Amino acid sequence: KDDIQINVVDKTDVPSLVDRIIGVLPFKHNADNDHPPEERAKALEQAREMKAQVQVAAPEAKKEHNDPKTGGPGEMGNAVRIDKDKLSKEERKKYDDGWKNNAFNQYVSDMISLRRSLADIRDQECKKVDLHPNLPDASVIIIFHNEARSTLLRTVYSVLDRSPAHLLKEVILVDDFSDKGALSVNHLKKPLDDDIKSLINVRILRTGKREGLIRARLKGAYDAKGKVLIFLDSHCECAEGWLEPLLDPIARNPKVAVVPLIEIIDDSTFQLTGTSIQNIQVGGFDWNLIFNWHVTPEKEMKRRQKKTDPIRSPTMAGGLFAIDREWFDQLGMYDPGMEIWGGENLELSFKVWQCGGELLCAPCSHVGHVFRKRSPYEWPKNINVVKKNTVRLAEVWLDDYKKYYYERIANDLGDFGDVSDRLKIRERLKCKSFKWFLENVYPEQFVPGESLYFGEIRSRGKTNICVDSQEIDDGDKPIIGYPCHGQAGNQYFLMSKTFEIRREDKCLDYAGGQSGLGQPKKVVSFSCHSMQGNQMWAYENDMLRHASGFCMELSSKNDKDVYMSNCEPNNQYQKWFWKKRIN
Ligand code: LR7
Ligand code: MN
Repeated sequence: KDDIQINVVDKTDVPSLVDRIIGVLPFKHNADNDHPPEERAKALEQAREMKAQVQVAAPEAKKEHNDPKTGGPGEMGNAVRIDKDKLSKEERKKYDDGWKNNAFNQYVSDMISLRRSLADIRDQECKKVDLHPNLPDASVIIIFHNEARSTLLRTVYSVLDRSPAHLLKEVILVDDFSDKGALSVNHLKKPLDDDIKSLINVRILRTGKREGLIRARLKGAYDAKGKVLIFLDSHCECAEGWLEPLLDPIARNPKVAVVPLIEIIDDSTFQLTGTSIQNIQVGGFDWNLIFNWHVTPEKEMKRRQKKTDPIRSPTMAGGLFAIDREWFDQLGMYDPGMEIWGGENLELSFKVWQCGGELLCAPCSHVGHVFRKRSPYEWPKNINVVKKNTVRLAEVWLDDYKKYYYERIANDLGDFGDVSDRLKIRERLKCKSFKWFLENVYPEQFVPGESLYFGEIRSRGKTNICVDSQEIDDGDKPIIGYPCHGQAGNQYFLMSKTFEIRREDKCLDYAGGQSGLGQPKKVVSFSCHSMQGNQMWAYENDMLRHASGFCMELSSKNDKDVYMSNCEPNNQYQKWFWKKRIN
């Protein structure tokens, strides 16, 4: 079990940064030896191109570390690099504690001015957009649980410094029961009160117990007076001109939720990198009901007249968005039955679309967010809160499609409480079906019900062994044989209508050549490319035959290695059980 990671079933692990940001791009593949050089070169080239297009470094941000004007570290959104081995013992401890407590480099954040400058990363066209003459004002709600002082206050200052006063009604901080150290010394208690004392229209609310981000945001929302609510995570930086493009679509139609371009603030250097307006990614989801990014569909690019026009997005990441306060209220805000973290973003996304609204991304609004690779705070131990939240949203919004999610959690819904109030909201607002949503808003989505085979792929040679994708966050690994666990997750595969063997957005991929005894060629799980080729399989007579003509075989020696060999119809180690879809 040591060298194998089984994920998905227990989703309290925060989905990785890479998955969320670049999950759809091809450059995650690192099983270099398994693909012929031309193919590798092509994929790399493509990856490089996409990366270059997606991330244009702030043009002014050339000099690292120090800005000539102010001399301050990190000015203009530049990177600050620390050689931790050169730190004194004391400083080194601070450095390590910073990472440990925040899952980002607090040491570096603390070095950077709370009011650091950022390059203007907007497209030139953004400065010429005709804004609605009557923009509504906004309450900015920032919730936090044990956030570092520097990242929290830098978020607040970036809002205050870069928002026109008449459009900013107030900033509401909600402390979700931060609990580090004694109250008198906790930087988020009395010291924070002092920090914000002199700031106009900034106030702080505190929850009486740990509520989680959903109910903490609700607390802020109930208290807000602005016409529009804007939610931010507590480690963000708003760039020049961020606010108006979020308000403009709402001024024109109150039934829209608007998200900014969420820019990466590097968790280690705090460099803020801007996204090119030409390559905006929109939100989707997989059938574990986890948010993911994908390229804006051609059709949507064509629908818009100007590159500054808002882009329709099926879903939102969740942390950063603007919404009309009254409409949010009519929609039933967030589901207060959800705990801690997760699911609320898809719940709101589906609700917005199904109940007659639109979810838009504003290409001229840039807000940085520190993406981290793990969650630094405590999670409840006796309950899988992400699953609870996700089942709640599936029950309310997914209709029959919820079965796809349930298959992925082995139909073990757990105790998800009562959702009848939420269903009443859906009824009252006469919201559309999930089928409508998939057909009209997210037609690109792969629907598992259209697949030919599904579930675990169990060996006939060793009937307690299943194909396991052993996916980990930082790359693709060869598939292996692993004791069947019946928990779906990494052992749940689908054969698509186009003969891919899919696990969510990953496809079993074999780069050809026979393995045999010499150099075993492995099957890896690679981002699906929809071009068949190395991702095309047949399942006949219990055998898994690849387009190359070779068949998948479990090693009879160790029950673990899976390789490709000449097909032998009598070899039990080349036979696999897989379920056929009946409808
Ligand atoms: O118990 C908690 N109480 C809190 O107040 C747990 C968290 N929080 C606060 C926390 O301090 C932070 O300000 O909630 C905020 C979000 O938590 P993070 O930053 O630990 O998580 P995240 O950045 O991974 O969160 C993303 O997914 C969440 C799913 O529930 C929420 O939707 C977050 O708002 C969302 N963040 C973003 O969308 C920013 C862009 C990331 C992406 C993609
Ligand atoms: Mn966050």
